Amino acid sequence: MVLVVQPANNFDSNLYVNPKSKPSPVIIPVIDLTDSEAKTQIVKACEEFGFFKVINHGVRPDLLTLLELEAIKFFALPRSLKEKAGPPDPFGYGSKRIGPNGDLGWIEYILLDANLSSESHKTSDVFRQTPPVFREMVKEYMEKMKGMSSKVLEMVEEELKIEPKEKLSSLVQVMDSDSCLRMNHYPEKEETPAKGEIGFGEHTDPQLISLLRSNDTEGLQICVKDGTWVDVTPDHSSFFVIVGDTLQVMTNGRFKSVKHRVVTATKRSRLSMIYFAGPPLSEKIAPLRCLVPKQDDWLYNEFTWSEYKLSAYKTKLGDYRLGLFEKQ
Ligand code: GA4
Repeated sequence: MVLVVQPANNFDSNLYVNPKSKPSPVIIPVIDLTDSEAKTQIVKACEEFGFFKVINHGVRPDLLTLLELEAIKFFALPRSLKEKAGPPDPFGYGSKRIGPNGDLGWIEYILLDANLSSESHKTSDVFRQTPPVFREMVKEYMEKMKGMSSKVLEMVEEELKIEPKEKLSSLVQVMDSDSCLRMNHYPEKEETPAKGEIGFGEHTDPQLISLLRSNDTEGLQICVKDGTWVDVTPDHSSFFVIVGDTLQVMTNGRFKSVKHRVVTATKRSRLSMIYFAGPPLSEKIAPLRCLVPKQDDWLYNEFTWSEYKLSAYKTKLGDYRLGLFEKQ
């Protein structure tokens, strides 16, 4: 059964399909970044879903179109050329294998260090296969994503009255912030895929926040509070913001790092770009004192981002990574 819900005000309708119960609508918040109410809506969305859609984001549409075109050209290169930029370590070109621990998906991708000045070998190898304009666009795109991620976090700071001495938005702005960009290509299929076939398995993002943009091919799903998977209607002109594990810790669990995945729902290819905004490697991560003054109330032990990352790379995609850092 298909249930259609009219979008109300700044909300988008999505179909909530639960095989065990009757379908009911799930509303994914749509936030206009230029709206005076945006910061209140962002906090609400981070608490309820750990996920929301952003419109009026200020990124010029031609940058999105042109970068997408260049990415398509990269993925259209002969496999032997693409493989010169792989395997990912974690940066570079990868196909089917995700991470070092046996996860597989119907996907090929490039993972790039946001710090292009300290380019890894594999990052340079990606750009060796492509015209210089690709590198220039990636650079501009990453700058824009850095700007958007810090703007969203600044709004969170304002709404939650996070004091300037407690760092949040600055963590993703500084030179040594450990952010990266992933371009995912889910190749087209010859036949209609079996329902629910996995493109990218379920997981949470380890960083603070992620900004996802895709072409108009469906496939992205998020897991809502009752454990149901919800289709996210694609929208190539908007961004989707995903709360990561680090922001969950810093808000002491008030914001949820949302489980998400990509299923191959159609024959058409899907292209997505995700910017993962992370803190500097040496940054100490713990619940913010202005939100949770008494350390006894902290749900997590303090760790550095480097420790968390190291531990994440020992896990499989679907593992619950925060478990090791929870207070007993
Ligand atoms: C999930 C979010 C990002 O895509 C990513 C992924 C990373 C990778 O593909 O190299 C990881 C995964 C992600 C978490 C657990 C480890 C590491 C694959 C994997 C099995 C780039 C990231 O930062 O963490």
